[in-house]
Formats: sequence, C-alpha cells, structure tokens
Amino acid sequence: MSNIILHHYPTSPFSEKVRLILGYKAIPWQSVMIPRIMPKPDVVALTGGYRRTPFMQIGADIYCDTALMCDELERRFPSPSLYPAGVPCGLVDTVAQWADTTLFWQGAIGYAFQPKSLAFMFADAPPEATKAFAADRAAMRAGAPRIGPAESAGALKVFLQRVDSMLETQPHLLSSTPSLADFSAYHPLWFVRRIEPIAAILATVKNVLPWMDRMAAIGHGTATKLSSAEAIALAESTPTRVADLPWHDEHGIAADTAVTITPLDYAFDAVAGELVIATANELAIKRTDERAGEVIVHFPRVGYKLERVAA
Ligand SMILES: N[C@@H](CCC(=O)N[C@@H](CS)C(=O)NCC(=O)O)C(=O)O
Repeated sequence: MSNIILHHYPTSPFSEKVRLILGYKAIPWQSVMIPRIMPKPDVVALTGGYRRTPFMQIGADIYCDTALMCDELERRFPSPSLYPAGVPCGLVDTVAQWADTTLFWQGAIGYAFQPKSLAFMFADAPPEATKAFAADRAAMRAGAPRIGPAESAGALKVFLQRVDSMLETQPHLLSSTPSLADFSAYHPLWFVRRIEPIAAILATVKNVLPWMDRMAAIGHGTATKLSSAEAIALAESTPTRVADLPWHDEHGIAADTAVTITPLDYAFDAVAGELVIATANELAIKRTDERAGEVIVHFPRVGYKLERVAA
C-alpha cells in the first residue's frame, strides 16, 4: 500500500486522468469519495478552500490541480514514465496542456452540456439534483466564456481530427507507449463517450475509439477505500520538509509571507497561508486547519495567481 490518497468522484474527468495514471504506474492508492457539488466541508478542511476535483493527499501534503499531481507522481514513481524516450518533454507537456484546457472546455464540455446530455446524466435523479448541479457549475464558471453546442460540435470535430492524425502511424499520440498527453486527451473524450446520446461524435474519425479502448484497458490499479474523516486524521503527519528547494521569485514575495493562491481560470476560491515553496513550477503554502492541523497546500505555478495579503 502506498501513501497516495486521491480525493475524487466517479464521473469526474480530471479524476479519470489521474486514476489511469495510478493504474499505468501500478501505484496502489487510497480512494476518498468527495461530493460533486458544494458544500464540501471535508475537502475545504484539507485544501483551505480549493474546491476542484480531484486533489491528492500524501500525509499532510495536499496537491491541487492534476498538472502538479502528475509531476509529483512522476517524481516519486518514475517508471513507467509519462515521458517516453525520444519524445521532447516540452511537446508532451504542451499537448497535455492543450487537452486539459482547450479540448476539455471548448470541445468536450461545451458539447456535453446540452439538454439531452443532462437528461441522460440525471435520468435517475430527482429534478432538484439537476438544478442544483447546473446552479453549482454556473456559479463555479461565473465570468468564464460560454461556448454554445454548435461551436463546440464544430471545434470538437476539428480536435478529433487532430487526435486522429496523431494516431495514424502509432498506437499512442506521441509514441508507441502512452505519455502524459494521452492521459490528458483521453479524459475529456471519456466524458463524452459515457453520455450515450452524444457519444457518436467520437466515431466521426477512425483511430480515436480504438485508442480510447487501449487507454481504458490500462485500468485504475488497486485502490483501497478511505473515509474523508480518516484522510483528515492522516493529515496530522509531518508535512514535507521544504527548506532545500530553490526559491524562484517573480512577485517580490519572500518566504513565510502571508499570501493567497487562486486559480486564474474558474472556481476563484482563494487559499490563504504562508508561502513556503516557490520553485520554477510550483507554489505552496502552509496553513493550519482546526481539524486537519498543519498542512502544506501545493499548486502548479502555471494557471494560479499569487498575491500578498494586505497587512
Ligand atoms: N485544472 C484543474 C481542473 C480540475 C477541474 O476542473 N475539475 C472539475 C471536475 S473533473 C471540477 O472541479 N468540477 C467541480 C467540482 O468537482 O467541484 C486540474 O487539472 O485539476
């Protein structure tokens, strides 16, 4: 059993990305189910306010955003690598970032959020559940641009052709083995495939569905169930020692300053604490929670805003 804890829920696409990577790397993991909509008191106890799904916990270290979770998993469990030999890392990361943002929002989610999909997704749920979900996501995405289903259908077809062309001569997007780019491109399309009334769009190209079957066959590895209360109790272990990491300052903010970190794109919930890590790729803050004790909450630098708390 490893000490990797994933807080997630079954229908979350970004969680599917990480579940498959845990399976690919054969890392046994602990699985905590979290709510799909707010309120999420046990999530907030650990993250300090970050509400997006999934997040990863290793003792008292909390990793927000799948980009950083994947870096951390690759660092701790380098084999098999998410960066196949012979493929530039920059290419892997750039395709992965495109998939996690543009393919996900403009393509998959824009296309999936149409009435027939919601009717399918919530077929067995009371009407209040659909309303509550729609209201939660509308609040979370307030201020972010909205894309209509016609634009998304057009964009998704173009994106599918791009993915299809990468699979013309090899079984995975950039190589014969999966890279981070495959896991990132897979999860938005996995979400579409699960919604039967709209899934046919994936068959408009020929190589994507067979590749998706190969990705699905990787599986989720071995997970053990853990309750959120047990996870909070595990956060009482000592957080990472941070002193040795190089300090990379872009903001004129010194170590231990009171700061907030907030996503730049949506779900603008600020997490407050003292800045304890500022490397080229990562920011982290130390905060103390009534229930979880002292935790370190880690974020990728790309996509997050760091601000000093006014004295
Ligand atoms: N950039 C983030 C995006 C995560 C994200 O948007 N997750 C969706 C679910 S897959 C979410 O948080 N939805 C709202 C929620 O679960 O509360 C990441 O890579 O982790």
